[in-house]
Amino acid sequence: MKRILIIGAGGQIGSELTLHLRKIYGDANVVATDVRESQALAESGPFETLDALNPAAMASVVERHRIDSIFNLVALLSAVGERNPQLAWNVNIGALMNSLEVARQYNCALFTPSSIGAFGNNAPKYKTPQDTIMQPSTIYGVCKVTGELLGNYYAHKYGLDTRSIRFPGIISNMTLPGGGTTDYAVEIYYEALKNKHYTCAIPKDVYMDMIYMPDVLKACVDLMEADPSKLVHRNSFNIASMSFTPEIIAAEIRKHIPDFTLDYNVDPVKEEIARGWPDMLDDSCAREEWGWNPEWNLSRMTEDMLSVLSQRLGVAKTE
Ligand code: AKB
Repeated sequence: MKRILIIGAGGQIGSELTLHLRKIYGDANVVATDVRESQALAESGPFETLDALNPAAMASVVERHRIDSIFNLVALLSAVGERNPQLAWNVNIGALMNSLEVARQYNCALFTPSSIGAFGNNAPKYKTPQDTIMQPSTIYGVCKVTGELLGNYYAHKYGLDTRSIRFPGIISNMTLPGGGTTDYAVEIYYEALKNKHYTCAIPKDVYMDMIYMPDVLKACVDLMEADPSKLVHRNSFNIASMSFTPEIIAAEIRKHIPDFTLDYNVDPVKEEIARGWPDMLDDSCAREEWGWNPEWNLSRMTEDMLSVLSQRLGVAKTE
């Protein structure tokens, strides 16, 4: 049975991944940590406050709980990172370096998310290959490429079991994102239900890859359970499940809320970031090497998002 540590468990992926892993591996075997207290995570299993920038504190949690697998989920996202690049570097790379070093000292497997943001303007936009030029223009992307290289370096130099996925924009009916360029694709559902109107910061014609949270959770478990002898790549795998523009997601929402309207107040920082990212990744290596096969598409996700959120918000889906 695995003994798992989640660092940054209170964030967008962590708050759902912790509960998912506890269901699979047992509540007591998944230790959640975050710099902030979390009553929700403490209710179903072990929880400790942990500053991921403190390597001694991280090592102490790993030793006390006899951890063998670490999920490092600490990151400032793309749009917020551009407001304070020095802080984004210190937090994103600081937490990663500490995780790599602690994983090396205690011989743990390590999962770290990468992102579509690891690519820049000069990578092919459509069906962006697994292995291609990576020259991002955001500090978030620079951190992600650095993280991928460090993961491969520790695997090669020390034999560490490091694995990673380049996540698209994540859409969840439970947790809100914070500070990303793809956040609009979550906000639009809330605003459609509450106000039947949304003002979008991303231009109408920009395609970006997106993924529904249940597929994110499945991907994390499937990659970490994959037979290492089948992995040609490690850090990091392209995955894809849906790609759309603001106009396309709005049209899908209108199938359920016909009077939903959309207008634009484009944020120049987010526009530049979004236009520099791929339209759609080629995920054939993930499919071949560890059986990646997404279960959700835009129409099924929209139906599910609107049905779960309408109940939670206490508003009807249709007029
Ligand atoms: C962001 O928009 O910064 C993230 C990402 C795609 O990595 N959601």
